[in-house]
Amino acid sequence: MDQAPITDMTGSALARDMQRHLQFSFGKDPAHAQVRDWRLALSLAVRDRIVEPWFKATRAAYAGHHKRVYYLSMEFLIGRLLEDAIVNLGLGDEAMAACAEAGVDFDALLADEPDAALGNGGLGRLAACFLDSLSTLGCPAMGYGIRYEHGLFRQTFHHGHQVEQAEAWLQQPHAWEFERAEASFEIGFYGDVREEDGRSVWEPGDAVVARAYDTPIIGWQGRWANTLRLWGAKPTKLFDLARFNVGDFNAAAEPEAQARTISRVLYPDDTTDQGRELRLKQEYFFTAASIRDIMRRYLDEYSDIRKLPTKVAIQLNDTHPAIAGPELVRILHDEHGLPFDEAAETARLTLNYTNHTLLPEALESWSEGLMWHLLPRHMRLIEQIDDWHARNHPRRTRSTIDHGVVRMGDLAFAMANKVNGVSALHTDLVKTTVFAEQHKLHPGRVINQTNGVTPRRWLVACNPGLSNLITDTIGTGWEADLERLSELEPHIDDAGFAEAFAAAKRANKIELGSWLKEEIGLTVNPDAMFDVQIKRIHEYKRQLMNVLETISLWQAIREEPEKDWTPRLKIFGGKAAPGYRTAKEIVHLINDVASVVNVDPLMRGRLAVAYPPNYNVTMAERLIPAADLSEQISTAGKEASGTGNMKFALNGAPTMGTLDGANVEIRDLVGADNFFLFGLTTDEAEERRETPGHATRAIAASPRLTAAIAAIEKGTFSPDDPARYHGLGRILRDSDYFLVCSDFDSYWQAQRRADEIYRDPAAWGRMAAFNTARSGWFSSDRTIRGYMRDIWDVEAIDS
Ligand code: 26V
Repeated sequence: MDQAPITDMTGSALARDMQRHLQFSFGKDPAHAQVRDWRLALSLAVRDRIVEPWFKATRAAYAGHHKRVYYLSMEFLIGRLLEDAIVNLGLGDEAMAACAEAGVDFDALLADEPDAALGNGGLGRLAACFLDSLSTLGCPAMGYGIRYEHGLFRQTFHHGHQVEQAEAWLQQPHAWEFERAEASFEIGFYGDVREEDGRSVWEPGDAVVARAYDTPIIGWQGRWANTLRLWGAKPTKLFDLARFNVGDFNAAAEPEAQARTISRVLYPDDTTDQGRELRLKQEYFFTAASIRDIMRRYLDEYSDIRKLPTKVAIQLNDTHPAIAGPELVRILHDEHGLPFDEAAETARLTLNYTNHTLLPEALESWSEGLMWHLLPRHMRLIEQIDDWHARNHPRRTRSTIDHGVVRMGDLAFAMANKVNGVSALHTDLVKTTVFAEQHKLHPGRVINQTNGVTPRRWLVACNPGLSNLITDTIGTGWEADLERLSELEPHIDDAGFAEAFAAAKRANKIELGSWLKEEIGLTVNPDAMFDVQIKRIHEYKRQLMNVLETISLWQAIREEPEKDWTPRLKIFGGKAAPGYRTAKEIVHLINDVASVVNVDPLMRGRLAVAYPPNYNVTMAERLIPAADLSEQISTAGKEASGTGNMKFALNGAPTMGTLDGANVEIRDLVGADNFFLFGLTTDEAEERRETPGHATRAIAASPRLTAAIAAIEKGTFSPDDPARYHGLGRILRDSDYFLVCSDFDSYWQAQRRADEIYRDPAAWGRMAAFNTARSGWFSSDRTIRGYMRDIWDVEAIDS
């Protein structure tokens, strides 16, 4: 075999390396290789081409003694990696040629990769987009998280209701990671604290080992690569030989099973966080391992521990790693001997906290009892931190520990240099609601960093048709400078551009149509408006309002079947947390409505409902480029930002939305004419909720809503079980906390406005194109630049 350098980016070299890996890394004869074997072989050949820029980046960060960023997140919802790496390295044609030479279908090979679902939704996907941007910008950074053996559950539907199955992405070889047996830390739990020479010493009663697994994250055009380091839990001693020798084989394997439990499974965002010791163990496990790794790296390079904040910036992705505060104080004070106040302030200057939700049920708190039991030294430090905070702020009325619970948001806030919200509206609410007192005590600490999404995955890779049109129109370079999309604006009214823009969308819709046919057996009309709502199922996101509108439309079409209706395909995607009953009922209702509407001959070509199961990153990559309309219909004040909303706008789907989260900024940028606004504002929603009988009144005032609710209540969609949706009916009639009834008519009208405009393809095409041309600001590159400037005080490295 010839010895061309491994970084040879030609197609022939890639083909050669793929063949070589197939044979020598996996021991497969090409004659018998399956799609999976070829996929793994190609992955290693591509990975080889990442290693060099990765080493180069690591060396550059060390050589310049640069300040580094550490992003601590319980979740990284990264999805598939092969196509992303190929796109970032610009190896698309080469990889395709290599596959052709080997006689394998490139697309089938890409589709064979499992979707790494190490996250629940928005928060985890944001972390993944941030990794991409950190590498693209050349910011020296590292992501830290947990290497879950099982990601988010797989969703199937049985007679319309959701069934969860374990997800097992690691049951096949994972091509992208490097196991680092040497990078291991012992992480303790339980035990006692003893005083020794005036210092507190924690003696844990139990321990596990955290072992590092590194995945290189390559940026755009392969110029820089950072590391995602995920921790797996291992036992401190592998095997109890004494027990084995006396024949107790199960007990002998116990330590291994016990330890591995910690990194076994990702928790779905269930409604209660109480009583789940394992979850707290997971949080401490990955946070402590990460902090120790950070300190080891810092002390390799520097000796003065007090200068830590000048070289290290740690970002806490929500409160899940908030135990980083006390852990860092423990290391600085107990282990390095800094006086308590100095240790606390040094830790605070190093840490920053991002808030991602203000929903009361989603704000983390832990019982003091559990904390004393599991982390006795940390609980004592939390008391001391709280006392330190109170001493410095005598006007304070709120403490971190309240009625026997530790509020992690308060802890994270007190121990942060900067606290940020994720959209302009959300940041205002952070300042005026949950954290109002802390904000008054610390003016300037709370800042906004509106979320963003990576255009490499969410436009270049998932929508090649539109991407090619953009490049043909404005040239290359926009992929890492997304505001250049504004250069499309002068072309929007060119007949040629408009036609090509529409053709790109139509091609994506046809492709999605054949996928839906294959996946759920539904035949769709490609001329119908593809109206898409994809996100976790939550009451505040109001999928229920969308289904009610679907029912209403079905009823209206049945009443006037001869009318010229604008055809619609309602597409839903999303999982309900296994313990969230109402969300599961909504899932069931969507499926039940689909099964009635889709067989109604009067609906043919006019209205259909598609709910493909197991929504994940890969499905989003398929649905978003084919969407005509983006449903972002949360109750105002409840969606912190949303990021799907940005992906749709970027791919030329106007938003049907409330003034919530980043919708506000999307509307400001794309223009009010290119956005379907409806619904109450945050203030109006607050007020309405206080108005007695608001739901009853809204229902009485709307014959359409009355009829739609009546239909679900009398079993129109559940003839086998007519009472099935009485619970949902009661929620709507009695409390309607999320104001579905109050917003329904306004939503209906906005939908009919959309129908009207959709009938004029030129007018719709303009709106769609304006959405693409004006969404450049929503690149996560812009977001990360904001974090670098306003929070971390770090510079990008020119390599
Ligand atoms: C968690 C829980 C857990 C208990 C039950 C109710 C509930 C509701 C929501 C959550 C979400 C927790 C954090 C999260 O994922 N927030 C999302 O973060 C995105 C990135 O900033 C943002 O775009 C979404 O608006 C926000 O919901």
